[in-house]
Amino acid sequence: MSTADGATSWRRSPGGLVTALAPVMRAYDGAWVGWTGSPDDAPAPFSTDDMDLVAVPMSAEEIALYYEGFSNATLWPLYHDVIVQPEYHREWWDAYRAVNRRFAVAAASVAAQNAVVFIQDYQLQLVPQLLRELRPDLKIGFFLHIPFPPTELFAQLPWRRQILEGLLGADLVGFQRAGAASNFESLAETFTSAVLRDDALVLEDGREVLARAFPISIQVEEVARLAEDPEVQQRAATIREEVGSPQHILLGVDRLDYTKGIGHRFKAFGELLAEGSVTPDEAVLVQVATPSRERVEAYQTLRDEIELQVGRINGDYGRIGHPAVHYLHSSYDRTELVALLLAADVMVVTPLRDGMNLVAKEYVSARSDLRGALVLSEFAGAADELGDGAFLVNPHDIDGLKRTMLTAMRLDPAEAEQRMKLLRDHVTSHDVSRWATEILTALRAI
Ligand code: ADQ
Repeated sequence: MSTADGATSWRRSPGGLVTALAPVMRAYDGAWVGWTGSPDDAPAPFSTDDMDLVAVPMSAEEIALYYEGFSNATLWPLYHDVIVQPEYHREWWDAYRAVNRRFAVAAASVAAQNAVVFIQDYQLQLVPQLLRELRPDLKIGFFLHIPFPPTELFAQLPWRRQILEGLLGADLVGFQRAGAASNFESLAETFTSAVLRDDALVLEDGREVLARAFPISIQVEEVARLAEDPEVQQRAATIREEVGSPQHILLGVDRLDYTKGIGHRFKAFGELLAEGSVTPDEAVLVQVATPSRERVEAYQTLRDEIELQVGRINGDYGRIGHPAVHYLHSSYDRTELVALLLAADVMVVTPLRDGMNLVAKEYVSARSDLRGALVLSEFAGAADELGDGAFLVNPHDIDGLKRTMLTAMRLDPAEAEQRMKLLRDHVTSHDVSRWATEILTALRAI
């Protein structure tokens, strides 16, 4: 973006991928090949925020077809349990191929001899194969940040074989959960000539591809340091007062996405108020919903639905100066986010499907005071690791969700402490640098 004096400054894009990878890129001193976020933008390679960045340009039309279209209106809903119906358009697929090729060429031109190239996420699934054709000397890793669907869903994709072959160009394909890795293995066996032998997929030319789970995490230290900062703690206390010092602050922090189950959360909270299980003086729900993919139709519809729900709940149960739901449709800096995490008695994470969910791990990292409770959907990847200390829920089961939210609100402090200890034992010993070391070590060992 341009600043007032005409200079250019860079703003990091919101979301889990950048949160997780920025510290890894700083630690490994590599170049990050990516899109700047604006159409036709192709600055020369530059450094910012301790990272070397190489920009790949994209036209406005490609953004519409490749990014908003194939990536976010075909693959995203298909990989998230078809919560929204995926759209299959041949011109979107053509744009996906063209942009993947451009990324492969860019990576091929900056990678040193025998370098490790680590490709991220569903927007670039053809790059491993394309890059291998250009640069057979490279070691190629791929990590999928979102779920990988079972055969019943993936088989819908008209280009299923091409996507699988694209991924099979990698030496190592990493997933968030073990189930995703086995979905990939069985799909590769069904739709390509690969055969699973001794835990590796063996291709026709004899090359082996490993599919494994590497659950991603966050930079725990960064969140913990902010949470210990007296100014942030003061801000948390102020937030509590600003929302009326209720007994229970429930918090949701999500990109405004239909996978995140924000509506299910509101429905449960609204019913608790309607029945009088909690009063608006006792409990408020603060929902941070970061604007996301605003040009994609399903996201526009979602925003309307969510805001209708907020309006209804506040209309029915709010008073002047005291809404029952505090709905914030904007991005926040890390300091304010951590202050919110510290102010929250119950963190409500209810995705219908989520690769991992870093917000759950951020909440745990912030709570060195061993207070607070985490309500976590069993459909988030994080449930595999945090199931012992969190309250797991099926967000489709509204009665179950209501019961669990009430239990979390009424949790006795000793049990809260015990649960938070369990959660923190896991999160603090599994931060993103461990994830990076494990996946990059596995890749180098091939
Ligand atoms: P996301 O779907 O973006 O990530 P998540 O893992 O929760 O979901 O990460 C969101 C990140 O954005 C968190 O670090 C959070 O703090 C931050 N954030 C959210 N709202 C914000 C706001 N208003 N202002 C500033 N920051 C905000 C994808 C997958 C996930 C997977 C990650 C990482 O969908 O399942 O966990 O990648 O692999």
